[in-house]
Amino acid sequence: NDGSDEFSRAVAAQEFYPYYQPVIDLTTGKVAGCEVLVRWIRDDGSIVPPGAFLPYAEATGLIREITRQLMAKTVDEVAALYERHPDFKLSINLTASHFDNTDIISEIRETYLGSGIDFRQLVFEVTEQHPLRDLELSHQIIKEIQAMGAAMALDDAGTGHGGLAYLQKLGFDIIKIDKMFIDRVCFDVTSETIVHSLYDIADRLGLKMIAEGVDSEDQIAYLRGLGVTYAQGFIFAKPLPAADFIAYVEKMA
Ligand code: G
Ligand code: G
Ligand code: MN
Ligand code: NA
Repeated sequence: NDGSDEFSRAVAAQEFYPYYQPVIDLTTGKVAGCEVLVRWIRDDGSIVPPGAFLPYAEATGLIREITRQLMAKTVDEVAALYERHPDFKLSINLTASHFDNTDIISEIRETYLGSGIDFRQLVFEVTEQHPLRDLELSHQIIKEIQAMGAAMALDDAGTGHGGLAYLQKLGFDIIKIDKMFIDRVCFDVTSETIVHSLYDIADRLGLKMIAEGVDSEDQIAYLRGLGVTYAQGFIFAKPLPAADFIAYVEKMA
């Protein structure tokens, strides 16, 4: 009856829920979609943040089952909203273990085919913080996901080890620039140079850019000036449970 039994029980009991952080189009001020962020909601209502269980979920491979459940819950919770907003994107985080074999392709297809959420509305994020074990296989999987109509985003850009090599080899559609750099724009010339350079790379490669962790008007003004189109951060909204995300969208529309 140790912690690992408790975690397996929680997975079997489907205690993992999607929260939705709005992504804003800085050119219009409107909602462009959201990022799905997992929360473990226990029997007693307490909410466990992902930092507390993701490393274990990844090490044991349980993250794959959790991600399947999360994707299924996004259909239950926001498919109707996404049918009303065909331009909205829904971003889902994948981990390195999703790229060890091709199962994720059929999991995505089976979850979303005919669901009300179109493949063209989906974005799958891959962090550069954890190394992908087989770049050739990863590239095949990414191409198959893109062939369904979904987009691929490089997450936490600038913070990891694989970043530029992943951009070169894996064919991303979107670069998500990490909060670490956004935090320091307007304060620190080094961070501004990094943001500017990543923006240039995205621009020259024809990729979209999303800025993460935006929490001040000065940062919004800086990003607009640079030409960055999309942003998420606490200044707009925290990750929200489905009902609150839907209410946020209706309020902004
Ligand atoms: O929501 P929060 O800011 O606490 O998330 C912390 C970290 O957990 C982030 O780095 C985020 O990328 C990661 N994370 C959140 N949800 C998921 C998920 O469903 N799958 C994976 N692989 N990572 C997630
Ligand atoms: O997948 P990724 O590492 O990009 O996950 C984003 C994480 O950043 C989530 O845990 C989310 O709660 C957090 N986050 C998003 N916007 C902000 C923000 O403006 N400030 C802070 N402190 N955290 C944020
Ligand atoms: Mn992410
Ligand atoms: Na990030």
